[in-house]
Amino acid sequence: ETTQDSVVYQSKSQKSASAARPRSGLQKVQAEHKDEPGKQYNLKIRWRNVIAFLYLHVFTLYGIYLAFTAAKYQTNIWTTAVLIFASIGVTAGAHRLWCHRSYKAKLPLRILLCIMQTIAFQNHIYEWVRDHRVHHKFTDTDADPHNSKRGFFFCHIGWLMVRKHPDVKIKGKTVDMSDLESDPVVVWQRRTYLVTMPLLCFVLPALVPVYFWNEDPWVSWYVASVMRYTLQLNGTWLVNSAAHMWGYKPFDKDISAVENLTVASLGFGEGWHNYHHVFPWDYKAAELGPYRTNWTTGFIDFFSRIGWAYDLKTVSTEMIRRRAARTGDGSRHSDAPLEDL
Ligand code: ST9
Ligand code: ZN
Ligand code: ZN
Repeated sequence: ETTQDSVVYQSKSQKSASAARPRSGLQKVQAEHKDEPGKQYNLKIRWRNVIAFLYLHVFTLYGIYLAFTAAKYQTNIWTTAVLIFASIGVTAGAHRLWCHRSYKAKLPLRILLCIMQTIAFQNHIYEWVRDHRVHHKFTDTDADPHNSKRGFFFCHIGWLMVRKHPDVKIKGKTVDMSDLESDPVVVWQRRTYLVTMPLLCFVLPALVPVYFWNEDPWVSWYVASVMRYTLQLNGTWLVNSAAHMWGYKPFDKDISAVENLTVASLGFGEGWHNYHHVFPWDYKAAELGPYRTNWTTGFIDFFSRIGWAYDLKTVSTEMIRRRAARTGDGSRHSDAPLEDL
């Protein structure tokens, strides 16, 4: 809001030798518009977030220590379960259902996914989806909230510690959000988020071990709340950072998104990111199904079997093959039919 909590960043090297090659991602962004007064971009740090993320990461190290040395085994099982539950709320809920509309879900499943996504505290569904749709529409430009051209730190966590680039807000307005505005589950979550989120993400996960198996309250807090939350954030953020940097590009070699097995394994099947950027409407968010790290696909398949999920959209093997042949880097594992893999 004011200049008090903001820092205008301009490095020495940029002032003295603006013609010199910009080194950091930020310097590149700034150099692009340095002669257009209306479009110059100053980095404004949001210190509240910096402090919160510092706290979370420092005490996550302590939480990991406690998980190995002091926590009861029930607490570790509980922590893992909450982590999985919350993550699927993000992957199957915010991402594949609400953002990409890759399948439809009946009301009970939408309520369940909304609760799961609230535990994950990655902003309410509406805000999460708006940022992610903008990411897909304007990937790797100033309008991308986590523009990976600005380097690993920025697209991993840094973007959550600074004011957004004006282009995110201006161009972001071109993204249609009316479908979410007419989903009562999403509207209700947005309205009640400041109460439901702290309860579901921090209070309840820490209370359960204390109440049910007499866990030490501080152990419970650091392991089941702080550590669980921070690990899950980092797993998610790897999709924005690592999966835009290191891996193969079998479907489109001209975009930054890659196929990354490590990210897919940590991210419940969300690391097949080259495929996902090319075919964002596929409910699998990958060419292959649940047996290649894609637990999220397994979850949606299960609910499709009991009728709560329906109209699952996917892409034909023939279309994938043709696209890979036309724009891929040649690394698609095989052109054999899926059954043979
Ligand atoms: C978090 C999100 O971590 C992570 C998302 C990751 C996505 C990954 C996707 C990959 C697939 C899924 C993989 C899952 C794997 C899971 C495995 C797990 C093991 N368009 O934002 P504000 C406008 S969150 C259009 O305040 P500032 C709008 O008018 C972590 N317009 O901007 C808005 O007003 P309103 C926890 C937009 O002031 C206004 O601008 N959360 C857009 O620059 C102001 O918006 C935090 O840490 C847009 N895209 O502040 C909170 N954006 O909302 C962090 C904005 O009223 N956030 N507008 O309509 C903040 O504090 C701030 O947003 C800020 C920027 C400081 C970063
Ligand atoms: Zn996506
Ligand atoms: Zn991406």
